[in-house]
Amino acid sequence: MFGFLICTTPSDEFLDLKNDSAARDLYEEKFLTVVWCLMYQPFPKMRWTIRIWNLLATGLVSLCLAMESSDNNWGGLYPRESESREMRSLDGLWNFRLAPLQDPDQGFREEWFAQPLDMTGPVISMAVPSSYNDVTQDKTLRDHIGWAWYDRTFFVPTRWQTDKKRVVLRLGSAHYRSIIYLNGKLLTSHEGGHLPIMADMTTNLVYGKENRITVAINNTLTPETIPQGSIVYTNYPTMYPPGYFIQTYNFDFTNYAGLHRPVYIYTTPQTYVDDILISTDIDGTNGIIKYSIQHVSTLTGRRQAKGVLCSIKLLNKTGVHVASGVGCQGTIVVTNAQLWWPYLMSQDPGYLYTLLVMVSDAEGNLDVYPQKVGIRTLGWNSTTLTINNKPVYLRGCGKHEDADILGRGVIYPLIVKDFSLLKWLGANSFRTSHYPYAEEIMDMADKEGIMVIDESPAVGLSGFGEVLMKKHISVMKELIRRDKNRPSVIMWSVANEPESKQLASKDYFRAIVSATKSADSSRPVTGTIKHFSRKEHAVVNFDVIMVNRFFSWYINIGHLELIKQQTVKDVSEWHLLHNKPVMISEYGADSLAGFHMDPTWAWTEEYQAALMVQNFEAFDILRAKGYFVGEMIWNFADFSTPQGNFRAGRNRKGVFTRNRQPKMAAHVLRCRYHQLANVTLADNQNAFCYGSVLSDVMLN
Ligand code: BDP
Repeated sequence: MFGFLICTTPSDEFLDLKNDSAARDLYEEKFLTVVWCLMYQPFPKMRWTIRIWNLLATGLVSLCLAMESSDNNWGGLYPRESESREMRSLDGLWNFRLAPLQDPDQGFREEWFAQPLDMTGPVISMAVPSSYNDVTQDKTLRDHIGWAWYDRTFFVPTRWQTDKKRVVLRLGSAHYRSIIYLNGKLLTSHEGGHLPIMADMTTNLVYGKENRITVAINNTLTPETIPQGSIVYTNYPTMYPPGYFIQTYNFDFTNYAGLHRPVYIYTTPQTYVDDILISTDIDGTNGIIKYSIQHVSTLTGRRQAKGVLCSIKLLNKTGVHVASGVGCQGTIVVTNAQLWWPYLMSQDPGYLYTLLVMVSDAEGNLDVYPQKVGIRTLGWNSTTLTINNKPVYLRGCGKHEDADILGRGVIYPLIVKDFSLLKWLGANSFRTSHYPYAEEIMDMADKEGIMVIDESPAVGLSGFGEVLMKKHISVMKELIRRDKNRPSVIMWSVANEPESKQLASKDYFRAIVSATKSADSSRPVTGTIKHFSRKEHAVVNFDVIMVNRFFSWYINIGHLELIKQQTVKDVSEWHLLHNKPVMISEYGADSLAGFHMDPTWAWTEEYQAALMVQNFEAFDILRAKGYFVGEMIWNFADFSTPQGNFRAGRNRKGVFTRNRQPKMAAHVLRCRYHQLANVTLADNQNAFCYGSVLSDVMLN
């Protein structure tokens, strides 16, 4: 809740904290403990100003919670044009203003949504899509916690009214909590920063005239948001100004905020395709597509009762009509089907058909939605993952949606660049660490044949209470509703590095995994673990075990010679204990691009590359054992983190810089991934291709 009050008094350790990592770790552990223990400190200890602040904020949050889930009943289809649907982009420059840190609900009290934002105070231009944090020179904007306000105007043609179009607003995401108004009236609200928000705006629009959309967004994270965070207040008057607070959270990436993804309005007829569920299989050379169409009608009375007809047409990649079906559920057989294969597993990876899904009613309304379909099957057992009945080994990257200036904003040039780099590496997969990525990115993965481990925003969870569980389940359902038809998605990752030493994590994850499986039983469920196998309780619920390991970085830094032994032992134990496939979902080291030392030294490009080579040797031993299903480097590119004395401005574990230029590590990885794929690089004089000699050199 926004009303959380956490009071801490800086201890001696805080004041005298040494710049030494052991002391820092100790301090961080202690500090966080203090934060969590004091979370419910009783009201009498608070300063009045803070008390009022919190009461107001709490009241507001209750209001928000009452409204939440109002947009939860839609199907999840991405806006696409067709003969029955029109789309308008609302991307561009919006008006923008922050609510004051110490008076977060000013905008609600003064009803900033009731008139244009520039009438209630100064505004600046804000780019959409983008995070708002890094686009100006203003530190206040970069570090803001609380509400931020956006608005813009737009027109819709009168034709849409005459033609009785249904008009929908769709925001790709709004981080974290959002309240959306149309022409001064509440339209919808949403909690959760990485999944779409949709609202039917047909009756609230003015046609042929100017409309105004206002979005209030709050980035505050609390113990009951996903991901979690805490607002830490201080009650040490000589150290901090009155009302001073800090946002803390249990992850290392910047908590970017704003309208990160495209905003669209689009039309449908009154009887429309609301959702489609596709499942595919193969039978010899034939492809089987099972479909189920969910339609909705806003027609009323007798007109609605006349019934709705569904039909489908399947087009191949070049637009040739290859199969048809009638009925709202059905199965079609595609003879000599072109299967969806991962990159470097076929000459034509990522093959997509287009399923034209059509619904019509007796009024003559016809809605057509073009749904992409990749025909493939997934399989898994205690040792292996298969795609189209062939074992698959994941060669990939953990990533972030992160770039200079944009923060977490989505732009097409960056999407194209990142996929170009993934393919340059020879990667066949990535994990959407640590939250669901933009649909525009997921579309590209479908198209390029890049497999995706689709992760929820549940990073670093602890506590495992009822409220959190309910929210987590609903996030999983929203994620599956959005991504269920994507051939690229091969696993659901329910969490990254939960505090799963806590016994409560066992039942908690049993519930989360079971809800995930009842929403989609066609994909394995996984999650990443940071603990060692004998001190951990969540993994028992997963189908595939993902382990994050930073040997010779966070443990035994400088001792690269230990990696092989430690990794092999660790991974073997996981399999022995759980009899499930295991993969390494994170390993790596920070390196400062351009920093070199020989012999290797931590933070140099050489050290990062040599650490990888040692890991490769361990992975090869594990692969030979038959249950090791993948390796993902941490991270694809350097990414933004909060300021800290143990990050050199960013997390530098990227094999690419934040500007997507290769470090030595990228060349080493490129060599490895192409070798794993049995592909000889045209420029295979690549000096970075490791062999026993090079690996010895790198260990010196
Ligand atoms: C892992 C986390 C990841 C961090 C990484 C690191 O899963 O989000 O960025 O550590 O510290 O434990 O580099």
